[in-house]
Amino acid sequence: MQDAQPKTIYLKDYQVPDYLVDSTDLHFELEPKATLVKSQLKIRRNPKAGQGLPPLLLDGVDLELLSIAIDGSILPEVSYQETLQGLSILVDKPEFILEIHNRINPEDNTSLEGLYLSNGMYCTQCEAEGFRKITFYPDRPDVMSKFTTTIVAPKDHPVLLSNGNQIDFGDCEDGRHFATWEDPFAKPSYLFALVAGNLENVEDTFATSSGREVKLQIFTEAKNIGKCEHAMRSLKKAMSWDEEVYGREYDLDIFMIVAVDHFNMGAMENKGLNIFNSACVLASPETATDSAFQRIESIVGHEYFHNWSGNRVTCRDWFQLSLKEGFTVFRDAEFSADMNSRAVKRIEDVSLLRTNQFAEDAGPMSHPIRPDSYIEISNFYTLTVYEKGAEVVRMLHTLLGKEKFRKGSDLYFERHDGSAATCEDFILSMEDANQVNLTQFRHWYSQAGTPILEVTDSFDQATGRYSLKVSQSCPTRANQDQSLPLHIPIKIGLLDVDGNDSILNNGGDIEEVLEVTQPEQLFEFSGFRKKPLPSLLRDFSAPVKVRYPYTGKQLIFLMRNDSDTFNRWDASQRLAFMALTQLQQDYRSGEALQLQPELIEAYRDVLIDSTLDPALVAEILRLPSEQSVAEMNDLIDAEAIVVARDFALKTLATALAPELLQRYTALDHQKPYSPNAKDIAERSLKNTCLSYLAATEKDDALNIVQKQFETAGNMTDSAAALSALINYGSAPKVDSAIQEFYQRWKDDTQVVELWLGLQSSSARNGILANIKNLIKHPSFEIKNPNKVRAVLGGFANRNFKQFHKEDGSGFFFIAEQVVMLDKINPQIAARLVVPITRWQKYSDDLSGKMREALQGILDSGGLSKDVFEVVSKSIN
Ligand code: 0A1
Ligand code: ZN
Repeated sequence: MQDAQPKTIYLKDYQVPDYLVDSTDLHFELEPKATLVKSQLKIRRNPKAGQGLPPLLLDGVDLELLSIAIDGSILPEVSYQETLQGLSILVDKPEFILEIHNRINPEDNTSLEGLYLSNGMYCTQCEAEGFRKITFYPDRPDVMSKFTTTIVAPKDHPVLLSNGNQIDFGDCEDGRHFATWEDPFAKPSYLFALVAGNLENVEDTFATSSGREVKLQIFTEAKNIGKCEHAMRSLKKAMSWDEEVYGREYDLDIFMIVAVDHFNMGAMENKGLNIFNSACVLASPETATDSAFQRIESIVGHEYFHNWSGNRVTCRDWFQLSLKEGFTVFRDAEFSADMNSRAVKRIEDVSLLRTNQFAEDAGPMSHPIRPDSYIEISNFYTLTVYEKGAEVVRMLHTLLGKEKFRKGSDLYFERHDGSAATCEDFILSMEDANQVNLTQFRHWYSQAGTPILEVTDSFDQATGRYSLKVSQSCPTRANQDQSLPLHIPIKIGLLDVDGNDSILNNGGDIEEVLEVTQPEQLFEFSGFRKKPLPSLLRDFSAPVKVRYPYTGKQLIFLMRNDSDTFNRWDASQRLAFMALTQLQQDYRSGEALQLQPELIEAYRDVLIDSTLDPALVAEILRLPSEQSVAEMNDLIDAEAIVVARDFALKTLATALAPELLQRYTALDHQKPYSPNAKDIAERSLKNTCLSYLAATEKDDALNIVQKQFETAGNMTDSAAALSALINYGSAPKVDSAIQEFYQRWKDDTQVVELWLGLQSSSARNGILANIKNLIKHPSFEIKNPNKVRAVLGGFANRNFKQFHKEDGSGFFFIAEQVVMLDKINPQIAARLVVPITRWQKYSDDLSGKMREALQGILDSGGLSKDVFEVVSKSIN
């Protein structure tokens, strides 16, 4: 599985490919244990790569080589060499046809990279380096080729799909059948896809703005055919949106999506043939929650948008991953914001970034959005590359404004269409289209860590002048260069004593984007009679931490008055964080815990404010998760965090019980289900009220929960009730609810995944024993990443209290699972280990146990590159 010594790859070592592949003809004869692959490549020496004819190096992993021929002549063994990484072939002419035959074993391929089987269906996953598990090839994104693919299979696999257009199909003499597909667009091997199975499909059409008709198909196993409607609607919305907002039209006559149950990530943007994790495409009102509906819309959009930002313009090398991912996440976030509540989408994205990306940036795997080295590229499909990458693109949008940003993106697509580009190319397009200088902005691409802005202010009553002093710094890790000052857009407003926005400048604006470029900078505003209150980093205009000495009173004022919805929520988070910090301190020093009455009243005001968007009320009421509190602390005391948060939650629940009940009851109208923004918002608040009520652990509250569980008409309400019961119900009621739910839904894979996840994230004591039983439950499958994420990921990432037990039992259990899983699926194992790699931030007792668990993994030996990289970087 592992190379003798895992090698580090560096961006600075990039070289253009020695050979180009003008066309790639593939022929597959599908057999579960012995699939035959024949490839015919038209190869040419790259004129940009220098003189001479160096050996042709092809990547290849886990392949059985059968034969190699050049221009029709079988190569003698002396002319090539097989290595651990692939093939090295001696070359004596600048242009030739290379024909290779090899065999692979899809059935035993549990890594889910390359060609594998999922419930009897053949499917592929080639990003980033999976194509080398199919055949020998220059498996790098800057080698772009036109693909033709023939698939031969038994007729019990009636559907045979690949990229592009189907140009031929028919029966073979031996009773099998075949189909041939041709993709007119040159593409790198990571965008190749093949699917063969017994599938059904729903079909629709989309007329592009230039009047072409595109056939749209979603393929799935027959039992799921009723769950495709929402994805199809989302796809059509995404296609229109990309035409309107970016002027980008779809370019083939057919666009296909296939749902598969076994998939390492969310979905994959293969040209014309997107492959999706079933959980990210299939939904029905009875079986999917509101968040599943929204996740599907955004991922369908994401993969579709890649057709331009990723496929038409791809990445030169994997260090440039954020070029396609950061840009595409920004595009899908804006799409979702346009389709739903913009403020709530922003709050959700920023919560994810602050809780998880900030932690990544402060941890042992910290890297810039354009990393400069890696051992295993799969480990760099991270929140930093995706989410922080999207924030960097968003900052460009903020700095340039909508029109100029669009001019820049138009130029980028025009200049680089059909080629492999770099992050630098993207910035250059933005600069050249708008005659601006982004030299300093470029540091965002090369510098890791979360910048900190210290803000102080002063007011001169005599002159009416108000000034803001902003200092920036960026914590660096031992192995990183010193940080350089970044170019940071800070959108601000200044509130007067009545809570209204003041006019900031002669133009009459009430908001301004301050451009911070210096280590320390002063911004001045005049014309004030009284000192205003700053509303900083509106809409979270940069991925930074802002420190300003707000008092509790000022935060409550902002929570009530800020015209920036995001900052209203942010004020509530700061307030909650302040209270939780105080509670932690009191707990540690043995003092009685108490919540400030003003804080309770501020929450009450929000709860009863019927003029506010209910989804926003829900977001404000929800206390920061333990994980996000942990991220904000320099030293994590897990026990104190749990005690403080539980206390705050229960105190609020008890104090606000009448109002919670009132709002719950008013929102509990039995409307037919629809996943529209208004109804989602109402359900969100209703179920937030329900979970608070449950936290009182009073009989009448738990009866309401039980009743909702029994009568819910949709999965959002049903899952919310089950979750509240699991966390707060009496043991017998919990057991029977869990059983009842399973009996009802055991044949629905997506609901079973939800059911597993709710149990493993339960904060109840003794849950580890239940989890050890769950992994023996018939519904659990160690080879299915969704099940692993639900049970083991649910425990390690979403069960702060039980995972951080002081005896280290949670860490040792996960470490054991990682070692076992590494033999099956290294990518999934490497993700599961992450929660125990942040040991340096924990107080001594837990820190030592985490280290011990990590050492155990390292000592087990024979690790994959994936797990080796994550564990070794965190332990050294
Ligand atoms: N490009 C896909 C993400 C993806 C990456 C790797 C995969 O397999 C290991 C699968 C999908 C996206 O951004 O959606
Ligand atoms: Zn993507």
